[in-house]
Amino acid sequence: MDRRLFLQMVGAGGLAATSVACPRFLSKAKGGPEPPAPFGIPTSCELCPNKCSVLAMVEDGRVRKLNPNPENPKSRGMLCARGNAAIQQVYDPDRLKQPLIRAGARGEGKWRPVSWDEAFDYAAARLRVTRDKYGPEGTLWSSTEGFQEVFFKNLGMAFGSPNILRHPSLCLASVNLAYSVTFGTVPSFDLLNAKYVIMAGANRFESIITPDTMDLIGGVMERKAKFVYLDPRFTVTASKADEWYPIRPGTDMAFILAMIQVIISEERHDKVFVDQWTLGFEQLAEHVKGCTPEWAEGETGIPARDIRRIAREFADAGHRAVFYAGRRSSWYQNDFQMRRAQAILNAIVGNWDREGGMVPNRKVAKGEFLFLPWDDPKASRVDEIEKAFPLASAKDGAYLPLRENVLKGKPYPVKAWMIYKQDPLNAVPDQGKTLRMMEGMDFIGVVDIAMSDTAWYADVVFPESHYLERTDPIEVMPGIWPAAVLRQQVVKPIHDTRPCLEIAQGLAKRLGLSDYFDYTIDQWIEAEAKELPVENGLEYMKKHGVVAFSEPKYGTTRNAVYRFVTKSGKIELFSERLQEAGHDPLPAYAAPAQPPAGRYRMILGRKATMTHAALANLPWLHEHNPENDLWLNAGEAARLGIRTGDLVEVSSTAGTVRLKARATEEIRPDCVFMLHGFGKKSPWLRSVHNVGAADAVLLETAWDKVSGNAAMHETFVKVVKV
Ligand SMILES: Nc1nc2c(c(=O)[nH]1)N[C@H]1C(S)=C(S)[C@@H](COP(=O)(O)OP(=O)(O)OC[C@H]3O[C@@H](n4cnc5c(=O)[nH]c(N)nc54)[C@H](O)[C@@H]3O)O[C@H]1N2
Ligand SMILES: Nc1nc2c(c(=O)[nH]1)N[C@H]1C(S)=C(S)[C@@H](COP(=O)(O)OP(=O)(O)OC[C@H]3O[C@@H](n4cnc5c(=O)[nH]c(N)nc54)[C@H](O)[C@@H]3O)O[C@H]1N2
Ligand code: SF4
Ligand SMILES: [Mo]
Repeated sequence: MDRRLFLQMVGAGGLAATSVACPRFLSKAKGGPEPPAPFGIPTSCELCPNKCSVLAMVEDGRVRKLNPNPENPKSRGMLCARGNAAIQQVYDPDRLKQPLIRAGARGEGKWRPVSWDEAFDYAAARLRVTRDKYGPEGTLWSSTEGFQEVFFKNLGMAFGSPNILRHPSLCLASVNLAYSVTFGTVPSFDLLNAKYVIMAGANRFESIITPDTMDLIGGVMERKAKFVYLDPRFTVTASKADEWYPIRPGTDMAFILAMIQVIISEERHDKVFVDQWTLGFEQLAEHVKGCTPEWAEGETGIPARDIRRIAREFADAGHRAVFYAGRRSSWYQNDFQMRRAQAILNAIVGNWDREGGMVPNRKVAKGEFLFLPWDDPKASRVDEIEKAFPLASAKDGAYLPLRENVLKGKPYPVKAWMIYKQDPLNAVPDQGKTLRMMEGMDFIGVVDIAMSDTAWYADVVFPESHYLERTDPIEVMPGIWPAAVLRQQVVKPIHDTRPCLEIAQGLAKRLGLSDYFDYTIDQWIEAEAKELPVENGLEYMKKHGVVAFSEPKYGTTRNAVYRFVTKSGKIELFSERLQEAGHDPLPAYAAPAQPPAGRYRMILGRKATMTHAALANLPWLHEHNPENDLWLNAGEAARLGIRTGDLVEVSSTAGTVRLKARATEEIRPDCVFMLHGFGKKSPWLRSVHNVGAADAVLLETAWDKVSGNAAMHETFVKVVKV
């Protein structure tokens, strides 16, 4: 496609949809007529966690165009700029094209292209040596979400390692745990029908979450519901809000506790709901007594009269008012407790399971492929998560505590690291430490589609086929509008690449684990499709790419027999579980440390045309994101004699980087911001190699006390003009 046409189609930055967000869906209702066959091969985008439904138009074996698939109520007929650019990723000359074995020193960039047999033989031999010397627990298997991640994880588990490490402890572990502790589940927010929405640093117009981003446009903005946004930066989301408050970083809990204080002291909470469904209201009322808006003004910098007014408006909007949970909650060391405060605020206005409120997720049922089970690992996890964070999800692990232990060789050595669809050198704070961890490994294997920084330091690189070249398991996407989606092959692989399942099978064969991988992807999805709630599930899925419920259901849990999945069966405002684990049973505020004179707090965030540390190398997207710069408040910049475009040196106790400055009023004076995904070490990412700077170099090691989630906004940096 013509580049100009592409840019016109996706717009310049912000949310860019090729189709209008539309709350009417074409999905087949149970027993209803089948929608017309879609135009194009249905599949699911893999360029970010949303997995929007796509219709791929193919001509002469080449993908010509990607269209949004309107049948998916989650993606609401939207395909964002990144989703559109996936077409360019398939034909990207910088893609990995065949398996590689390191030929020089780590990071030197000397590679030997090899056959798949040689890559498998080599990696399996190294994994066996590690197992013989240190046991299977001497291996680490880390990955980020993706439809084929299951096969990678299963290989690690079949190998006998307890050290399966997934991405949540870099992302949403604290928010998920906070809502689970309070409600026994993690709900969704009905933005399509809400009347009053508060978002704290959930940058939905740039950090796209489906359907929330589209519902913010089609629901909140279109219906003129009130939208209040708190963020130390003036983001695109801030520009769309009715009210934006540049809150002092790390003080959101003070704002929330003050809202609770106003609502309770003025008796604006939903008394009937609180009496019937919650536990610990009296203790909560006592707990927030001193948390007046005047007190919160001192903490947050937001005027007391606004906090009081917002609290009143919020409570008066009743169950159509939501304090949205946010997604990346890898912010502060007390992040869990801040999210708990949000959960409690939502609970007392009675928005639980109501239209326009906070709604428990529904799921589309699917079948499971039954495979041979393996033995439980004999050793305990190297991150000691069960001991250190007993409430956290042990199956996902805790990244930063794990790295600390591996570096110390405690409680046992870990000497081989397999990595799937993840770039720890950029995704994990303190790049220097991650590099040291890599240097300590006897073996590193990476499965990726591009030569990421992490792949650049590996011993073997396995190139996975692009999502448009492979068929993946059926994935269930829970929500208010739940869907099950299929990713099916659209074109044949153009290089010597393989899907993760075949990579796992190649290794399994050489590790004596073939019995656990004795199936094909077709058998796997056939078993899954059998229990989909449509006739001829597999055939339907292949034709439409999605099975979904087009109507939400509210109030299914609001009945006399429902028990929340908590110890008391109620919503736990006060949590005995937390108390028993040695944590505050009610969220207690502690003022964040303030940066000393001459230092600034580093805060992070996203842009609509990039995903994490990836994608800036794709030409269409690179044009929107040529380089990152350091957002620095204009007043501070003037004081330091720094002008936009000047080169600055930014340093923390973890490291030092250089990049250009952006002097701007769009950020508070006490913090600085830079976009993620630049300053790449890998020369194979040509457009971003040594361009701008990598924030992971600067971020220090800190984590949330309850969940073990990384705390990525706890670093203070010094900025000087070069
Ligand atoms: N500094 C900083 N760190 C962060 C964050 C931040 O905002 N700033 N965000 C955090 C959050 S919320 C998250 S979720 C994590 C994300 O952390 P990562 O998962 O590491 O994020 P990505 O940068 O998307 O990198 C994923 C890697 O997967 C590769 N990849 C893409 N598609 C495929 C595929 O189909 N198959 C395979 N095998 N590989 C593929 C890409 O080339 C890339 O190398 O980062 C966390 N870390
Ligand atoms: N385009 C795009 N969309 C994405 C992704 C992507 O990489 N690109 N990634 C997806 C993933 S995995 C995730 S987890 C989500 C993340 O989406 P979000 O949860 O929205 O997280 P971030 O975009 O990291 O935004 C954090 C915001 O919080 C602000 N902030 C920093 N400190 C504070 C504070 O103390 N208080 C308040 N109130 N605000 C603060 C920052 O300035 C920033 O704007 O996005 C998803 N969607
Ligand atoms: S939001 Fe964009 S990148 Fe993410 S899955 Fe949807 S289309 Fe793909
Ligand atoms: Mo994330």
